[in-house]
Amino acid sequence: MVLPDAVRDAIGRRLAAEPDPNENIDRAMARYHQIFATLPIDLLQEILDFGRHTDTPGVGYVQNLPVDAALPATPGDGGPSRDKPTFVAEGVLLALSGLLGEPVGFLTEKNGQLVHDVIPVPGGAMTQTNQGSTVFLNFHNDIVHDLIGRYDVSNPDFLVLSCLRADHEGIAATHYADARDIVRVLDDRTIELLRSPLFRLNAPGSYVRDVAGDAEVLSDPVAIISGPEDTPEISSSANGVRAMTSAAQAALDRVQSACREVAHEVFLRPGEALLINNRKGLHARTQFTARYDGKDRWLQRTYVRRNQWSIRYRQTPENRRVHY
Ligand SMILES: O=C(O)CCC(=O)C(=O)O
Ligand SMILES: [Fe+2]
Repeated sequence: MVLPDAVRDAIGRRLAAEPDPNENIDRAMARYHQIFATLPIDLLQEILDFGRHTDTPGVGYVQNLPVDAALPATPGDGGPSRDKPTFVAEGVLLALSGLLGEPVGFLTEKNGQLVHDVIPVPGGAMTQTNQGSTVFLNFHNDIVHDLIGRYDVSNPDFLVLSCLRADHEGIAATHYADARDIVRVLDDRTIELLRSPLFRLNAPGSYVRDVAGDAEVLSDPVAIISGPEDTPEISSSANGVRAMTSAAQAALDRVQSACREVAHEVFLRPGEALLINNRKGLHARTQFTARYDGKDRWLQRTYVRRNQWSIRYRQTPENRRVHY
């Protein structure tokens, strides 16, 4: 999906005039809606169809989006940036999110912010989190810790990743493996195991680090793959899955190799965004070298729900988009 230059420039001019969206997020979302309604109709429908239909692709690649005229240094502490003069990137990210659903936050992920900064952080370089760099971030979907014992229910339906700055060498790639393709390359016995509640997901790295004192916090036993054969849902945590039998462990290993076999690969560049369906497939990130010099890779990310009603049990009183 590529914006024509004239559309990119017109949208960019309008976004550059908008204030920080966090000042009044619902008004900002309405304004972004108005601005992105001017996309060419085929492109607009393709993005809307991506969000609303079960049989559409699990990943969408949007190119030639507007960018900020001046971009400050990549925040050394993992963000957020405090000296960004314009909010074009935020506008692009939130506008795309608004075409899929509503951006939501979780207190244990980036302090409940709606716009997440995905930036390499020195202490996190080796971790299976979005702060990592020197290790391959395994195929996973983004889950959230939940006292109900399931981490794959109140989690986002979609992620939007938007690139502000690529890594120095331009080698960091985001991968996406669609569950429909994954099951195609797995044998029946493996799929049967993956469809059985033989797996306990570890809570996200941020939760384990900030809340649980680095101790594992495992979910109830769940299946990795669920739902109809032609529209499977898949869930696997980056921060470790405990298989309850050795056969289940072997099936889990096969998922990772199947993902590598079928994955699409994207090297995100400034002005490009990935729409990721967080239920139709798993994503990963290849390794790269961070320098912590203000010029490191910088993505912005949203967590998007099509509907907030079913997660209202964890809504915070201060902000109706932010959840425990
Ligand atoms: O850095 C990337 O390309 C993806 C990182 C990731 O998995 C995420 O932000 O959820
Ligand atoms: Fe992720």
